Amino acid sequence: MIVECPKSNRNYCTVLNPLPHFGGTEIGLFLASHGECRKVGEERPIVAIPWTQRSRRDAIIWGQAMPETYQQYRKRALGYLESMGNRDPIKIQKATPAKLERLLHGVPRKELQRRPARGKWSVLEILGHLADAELAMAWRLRIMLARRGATLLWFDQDIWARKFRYQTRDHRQLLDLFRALRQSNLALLKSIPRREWGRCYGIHELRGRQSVADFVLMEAAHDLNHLRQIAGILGR
Ligand code: NI
Repeated sequence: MIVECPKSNRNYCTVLNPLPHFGGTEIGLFLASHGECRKVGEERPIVAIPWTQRSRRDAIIWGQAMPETYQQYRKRALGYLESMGNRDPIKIQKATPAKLERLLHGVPRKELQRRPARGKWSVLEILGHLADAELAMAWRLRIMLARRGATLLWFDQDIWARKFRYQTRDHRQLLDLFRALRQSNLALLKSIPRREWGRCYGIHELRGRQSVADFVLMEAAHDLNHLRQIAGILGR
């Protein structure tokens, strides 16, 4: 888990145990999302790992920008919503499948599989991730609406993308899955009065208390974030 130190404003990686294969001192450079330091424990500053110790696939973030904390990501993603005049997040969510459709129209498969940099997702992987986020949303919405205050599990998006091999998947299938899940989630939300959205909440493992309204807002911001990312990769 990446956290920002309130005093130094530096990002730290929190870990449960030092990783024996790296001698335990350089683990700060591992991203929590790669599954190496997912539990909150001691904190260590992020430091460089010598080239000779660089071995575990793309688990090491080398020479890339420091990963964001959730709070930093949230601020950035909400900024995209602001730049659209804070439009209704439901309207934004409704529009996303068609926007993706337009963005991907006529793009060759090779380009969909191209990773723009080491350790960065391809368009296919982003599509798989968008479907995952929607799948998680389907479950979390039901949990929050039916049992207030229930625990919401965190999932490791990078491990999912790698383990479930989104890079090898068909983009149409992923897009269809995303669209179907999105439509189903929006239909579910429509059946619940909006005043309930703020009252129903869950306790997210890493982010703490989050209401249905929070999730609806952040899912829209998440859409905008990844639409920009895809447009950037495809140069559109
Ligand atoms: Ni995402």
